[in-house]
Amino acid sequence: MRSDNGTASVQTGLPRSGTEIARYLAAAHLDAIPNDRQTPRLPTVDRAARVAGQARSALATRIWCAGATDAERREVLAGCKADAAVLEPVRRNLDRHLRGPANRLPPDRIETACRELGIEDADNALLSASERRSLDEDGYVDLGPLLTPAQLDAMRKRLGDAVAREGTTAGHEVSQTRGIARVSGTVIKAMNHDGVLDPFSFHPKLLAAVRHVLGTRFRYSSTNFHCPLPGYGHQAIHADWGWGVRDPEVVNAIWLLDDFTAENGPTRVVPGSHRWGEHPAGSTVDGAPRDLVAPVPGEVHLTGVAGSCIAYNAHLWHSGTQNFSTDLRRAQHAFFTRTVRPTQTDVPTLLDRGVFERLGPIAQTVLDVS
Ligand SMILES: O=C(O)CCC(=O)C(=O)O
Repeated sequence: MRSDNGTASVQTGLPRSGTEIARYLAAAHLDAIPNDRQTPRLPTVDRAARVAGQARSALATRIWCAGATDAERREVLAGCKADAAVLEPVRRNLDRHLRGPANRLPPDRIETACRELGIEDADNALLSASERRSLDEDGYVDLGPLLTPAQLDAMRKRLGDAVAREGTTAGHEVSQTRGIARVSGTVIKAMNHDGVLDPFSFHPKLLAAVRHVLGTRFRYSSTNFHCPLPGYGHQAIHADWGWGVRDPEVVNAIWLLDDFTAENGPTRVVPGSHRWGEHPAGSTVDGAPRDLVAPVPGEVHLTGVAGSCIAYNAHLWHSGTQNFSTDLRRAQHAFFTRTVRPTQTDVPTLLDRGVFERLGPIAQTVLDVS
């Protein structure tokens, strides 16, 4: 079956999981899967927008890194003289992060939770020395397969049902991109009424990795399911914080719900880039804003087996890549930040009452709710 725009229906184009893929089309804002899955589909970036974005990210980096504390950063920001067209959006963005501690619970609550999890001490037993070294030096660590096949099956089914149910609205709380099906707030919505998705945010080994990067004062920021459909998925290289920092503010994790292969859109990362103190959007190459879509020298593609969890310092330069396979490439992201910083999603608004009541005190504390 062929449509007018050169796309094949899921029945003819995709032998293995066509029926399942059909449930993802609306959420990815597609009518069909393209026949030419091998043709690169790259995000387009307007040159003027790119130049302006570079100036903003570089200025935010300069202001942020000029202070060691938020009080010092506020002072630098207040005295900053720059072109208003660049400075004003930077000021609005930085103000949001510098307006004072954003946590709802007193910080001793997460410290107690860390003690109960056995991760209070930096030198705890949940992460090996080599896992800590990977996080420090490369900026990411593969924590290995942490989910059983039965858990994986149940999670994939739950997420697939949510994608189909939310349809074109899926992911709207954070972002929507053509060709990528997303669902936001997976762990805290009613879809997780029975705890099937709890490991994504509360697995002790993942929390140990978060603690290693951020210390004991961290909290949940968001949980986003992320699935590039065949032929789609390439993203601009980015970090999950809009400018360069001296000390990390965010950690992310990718739970692999399918094997990540060289072909199906594995995440690309630039090892060591979390230490460069620069966001790719603020960086230049030969004096011009970087082409964010192009490969970055030294980048590697993260492959691995379904059920694995890759935790990363989220200042690491990374992005999704195009899925050239005939199948879904399903992943779940779990994002954390320092307790004092704003979160990517508004937890009290998205949190289902039944989920909240089912969760134990440690999970509630990680969510910064009580
Ligand atoms: O799932 C991936 O491969 C990476 C996605 C990502 O970096 C993002 O959506 O910001």
